[in-house]
Amino acid sequence: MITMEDIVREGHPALRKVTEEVDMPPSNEDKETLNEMLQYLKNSQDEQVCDRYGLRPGVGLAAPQINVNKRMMAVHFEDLNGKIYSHGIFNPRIISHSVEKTYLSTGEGCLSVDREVPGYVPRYRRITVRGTDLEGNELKIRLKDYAAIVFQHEIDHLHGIMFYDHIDQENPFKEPEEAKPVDR
Ligand code: K2U
Ligand code: NI
Repeated sequence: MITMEDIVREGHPALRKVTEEVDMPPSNEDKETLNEMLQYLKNSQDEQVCDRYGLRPGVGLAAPQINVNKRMMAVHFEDLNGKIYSHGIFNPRIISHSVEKTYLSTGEGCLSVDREVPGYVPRYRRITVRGTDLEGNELKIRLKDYAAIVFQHEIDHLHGIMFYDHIDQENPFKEPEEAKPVDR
């Protein structure tokens, strides 16, 4: 079971590496690891389990955050329209995106960052992601607004990018150009 002790924090080199693609079809070991990442998210959203193990709630988790240099991520959340996203994805990649941007009006956080980093994080408002799911099936998923933000946050981790890399240092709360905010 993954707990907070398994999650590396900023400054750890794993968070700044570009991950290796996962060989397909996925090995049992890789499927097991990705399943544990998805289970962490479910546990972290279960109040009893979360409290019992001192977990930080999360809606996404990328393999570098548990010091695994593999291109795989898990998401588990409900978007603002009540649509549930619960996936383990190997080798996700954004194959197309909108010009229009979005950002979380509350700013972003990260399970690997034990501090508040205020500011808007500009993201694409709509993206299409391709990858392979836990059953080994090709997946192609179109996302927008909050769901697009979560997926971009995780895919960034697979390329050694942290959310605050996107924040305007001179003016952290500058409204990103052509952007519509998401209020979570
Ligand atoms: O990658 C991670 O560190 C997990 C983040 C993902 C995330 C942060 C901000 C915006 C989108 C995705 C954690 O989920 S941060 C904690 C959290 C929990 C519930 C809702 C939003 C953020
Ligand atoms: Ni993060």
